[in-house]
Amino acid sequence: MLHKNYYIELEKQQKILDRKNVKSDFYNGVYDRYEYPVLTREHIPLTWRYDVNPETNPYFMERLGINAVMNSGAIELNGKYYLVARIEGNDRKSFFGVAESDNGIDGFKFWDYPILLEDVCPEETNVYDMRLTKHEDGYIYGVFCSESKDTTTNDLSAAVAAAGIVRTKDLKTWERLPNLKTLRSPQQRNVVLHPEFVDGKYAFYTRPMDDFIETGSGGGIGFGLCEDITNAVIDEEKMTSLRKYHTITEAKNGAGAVPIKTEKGWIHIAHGVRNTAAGLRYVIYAFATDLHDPAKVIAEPSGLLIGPRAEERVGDVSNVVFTNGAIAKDNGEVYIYYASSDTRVHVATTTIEKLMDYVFNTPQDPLRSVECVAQRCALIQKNLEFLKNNEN
Ligand code: M1P
Repeated sequence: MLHKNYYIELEKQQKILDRKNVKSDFYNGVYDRYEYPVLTREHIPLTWRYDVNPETNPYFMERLGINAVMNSGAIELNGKYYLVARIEGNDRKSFFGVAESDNGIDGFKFWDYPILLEDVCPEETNVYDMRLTKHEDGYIYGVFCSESKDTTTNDLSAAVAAAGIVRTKDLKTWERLPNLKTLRSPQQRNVVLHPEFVDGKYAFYTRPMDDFIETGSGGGIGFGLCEDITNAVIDEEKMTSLRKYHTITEAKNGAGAVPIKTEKGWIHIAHGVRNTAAGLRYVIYAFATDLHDPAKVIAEPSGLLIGPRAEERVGDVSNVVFTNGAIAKDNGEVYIYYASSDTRVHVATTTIEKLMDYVFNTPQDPLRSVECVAQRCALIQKNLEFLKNNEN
């Protein structure tokens, strides 16, 4: 006989798993938001958290609690939608778990076990934020942050971030490859593998950093090529989307979802960070790069694409939205998975056509208030004239 609270908690969870998601009344013409997050800590199976044996757990206590479920890589395989989520235990360590859904909007359910990575890096303390790339070489690659203690200083919280690499064909068996080495950047986070070879080489979007939190001299999102993914080394990193003064990317930025190929260019959905009196504020933005030179930015609409709104603003690390996964379906629909405040995962849905219109036809940031007002006045004037000529 199991503890009565097991059945109560199971039923509560089933309601969440069965809950149909509905579009919210948010409108901006670019994408739709949804009422409910697609993944939360409540989605984590009870077997991951409780000891269900009443003899060893008479009070049915959480033994290994989960604090948050967030930043998820995303992929569509054989008609199903998969998120490889960052799951953070109450012990602050993150790990990965695969959640599966039939429609990508609701019904995400974790597989029986989280992913147990090969223990190839004895100094590695934490892993998080996996990007999943279906590469033209036939593998699915997962590139994630591999974090270790910085033993070169006495600062207890000093850490080193590097890019870990795994590959799989089925999300079940994962082969761990050596971490990416970037010869000119001391640290890396938010590294994304491009889905196609570039000049016959593997291509990575990088985020050079001088230390664990501050990007320092790192000017933005980088790009580098390597010959051999089983021993990935990048010598030169050139810059793509740059950090800019008094914009949403002033403090830092980083690649997010694997870029989406369109007829006019690669569309990137990334994150930008600025500093405020309340701490760092993370938003999601988009830009496009050249089809033949995926490092060359060809369009960068002004400002944010997704900002934290309503309850998204509050969580473990408030005022954050962050993406590391999107699914572009064959029918042109795009599902962008984003986490809010490092606490739960949401979906925003749009289409390739709308994203292209947004990226290529939204004006650029003129970078100065006076020019931004002039830009807005030109829009208002055009609208007022149009309305005058077209109203009844
Ligand atoms: O807490 C917000 C985000 O902070 C980091 O992003 P970045 O490297 O750009 O600072 C990441 O640790 C990310 O996981 C987290 O959501």
